[in-house]
Amino acid sequence: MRQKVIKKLLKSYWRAFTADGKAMLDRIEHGTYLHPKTKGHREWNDVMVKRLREFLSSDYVGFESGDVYSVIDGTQNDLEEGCYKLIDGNENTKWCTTQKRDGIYFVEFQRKDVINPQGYYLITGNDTKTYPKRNPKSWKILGKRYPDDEWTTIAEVKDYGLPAENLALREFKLDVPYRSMQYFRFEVSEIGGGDRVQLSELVFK
Ligand SMILES: [Ca+2]
Repeated sequence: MRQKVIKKLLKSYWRAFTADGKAMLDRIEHGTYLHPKTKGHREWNDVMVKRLREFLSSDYVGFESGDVYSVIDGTQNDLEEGCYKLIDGNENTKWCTTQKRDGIYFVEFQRKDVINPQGYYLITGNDTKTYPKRNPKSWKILGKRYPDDEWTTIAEVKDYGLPAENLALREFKLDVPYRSMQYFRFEVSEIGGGDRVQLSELVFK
């Protein structure tokens, strides 16, 4: 059963290398794991190894994906209000979490196609009127075209007051528009207060 779940995990996290998944898992588990030579493959490997270790050692639940976006990494408490809910195209679902890594709440994701985003909008949570402090206050969006590329900060907002209203939409321009990009990372470094961030949607335009 465990092997079956791990295989499923391998498949979802490393589609291009599915055939090698079992062999690699054997190497990982037997401590003879070798890093692939290219940087892109190493990054994929590192992500997958990390996921496997988390999965093997905790109640790790993985990430959801959809037709347009796949979540690569991020902070979440559970799938019900997990990372994917930020980009699932549905304002009635939200990313809502107390989990941070290195002091940052974040969602890292890949689009199915390449886009040239010029701006984006954010939609607040369904109960932001009751919990306005969960709004992000300072955030960044990073983008890149290929997995091997360095991240480029395409938007940075500091000390912004998103409305204390349910499902409120605010539009923003990107600092670096018109770039072909497929990978994105949304990072929240500061919220209104407390320990929980929430947003219903991040949408590029
Ligand atoms: Ca949503």
